[in-house]
Amino acid sequence: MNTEIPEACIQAIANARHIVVLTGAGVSAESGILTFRDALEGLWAKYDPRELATPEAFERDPELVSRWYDMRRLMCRDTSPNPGHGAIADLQRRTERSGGTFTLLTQNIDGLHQRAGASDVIELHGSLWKWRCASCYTPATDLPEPLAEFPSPCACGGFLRPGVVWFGEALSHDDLTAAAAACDACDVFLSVGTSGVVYPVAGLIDLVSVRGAPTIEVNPDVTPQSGQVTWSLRGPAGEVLPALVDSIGA
Ligand code: BV8
Ligand code: ZN
Repeated sequence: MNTEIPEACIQAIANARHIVVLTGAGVSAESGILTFRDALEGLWAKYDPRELATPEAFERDPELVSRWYDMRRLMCRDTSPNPGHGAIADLQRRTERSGGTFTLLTQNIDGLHQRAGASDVIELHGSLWKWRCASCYTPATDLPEPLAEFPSPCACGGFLRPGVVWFGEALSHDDLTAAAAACDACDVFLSVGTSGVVYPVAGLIDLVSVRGAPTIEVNPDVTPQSGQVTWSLRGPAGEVLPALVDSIGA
């Protein structure tokens, strides 16, 4: 691995009792899941994800949007967590074993953190694995893989939609309150694999910086937050995170 991790950064994590980790699509990139901003391949290349991830798109074309999310659901089913997910789960176990708190916030809807062994994951933008009726909100259970119909009907006459937060939709108040409270109290904030442009989640790091608490970014590229963080670890999560966790002895 060619990303140097400063000793002070290692100590900040090693000595932290209250850790917040925020992840984005980049943590799942090494599992083969295209990030939100990657041009989607093949059939989907002509669609802009931000155009499909809206209530208006579902209203306009529930078949297309259901197909897109079901394709992503099955793609995620057929991938596996990568060492970056594993390192985060190891860090959670180490922190909680020593009596500290660990809050894992993710913008991802793929469920890979949970499959890597992380617990109490706060899925701020929902999950591909929780579909519900768009009209009566009844949760859908035992969804076939793939869905049998596009869109899939609900007994009430409505259509099933993925349990994700679309652009223009509010996040869960409880999740956001828990996330903000963790950021207000943490000793260190670790942002992994996110372009940091989607609000209100992108604003969470400010709650930490304003207190002068250390913030760390893990990303091969520069982001709008790179200038504000204490340390930028410029590399892939699947390499940097295991090295970081090995350095502190998890
Ligand atoms: C809301 C779920 C209000 C669905 C998603 C103007 C200014 C400010 C805000 C707004 C504005 N206009 C509109 C808004 C609000 C809007 C917003 O922020 N828009 C942006 C585009 C400007 N926000 C919303 O609409 C939110 N809701 O505001 O509601 C409200 C209040 C009350 C009542 C009603 C309404 C809801 C936003 C949630 C949208 N849903 N996802 C789905 O997935 O299909 S967003 C989606 O994109 C992701 O969830 C994620 O949150 C977001 C960004 O994606 P990232 O995860 O960061 O991924 P990305 O591809 O962008 O970047 C990947 C990164 O990984 C890159 O930096 C790359 O370098 C790095 N990387 C690559 N490989 C690796 C790596 N890193 C590490 N290792 C690697 N190997
Ligand atoms: Zn219904």
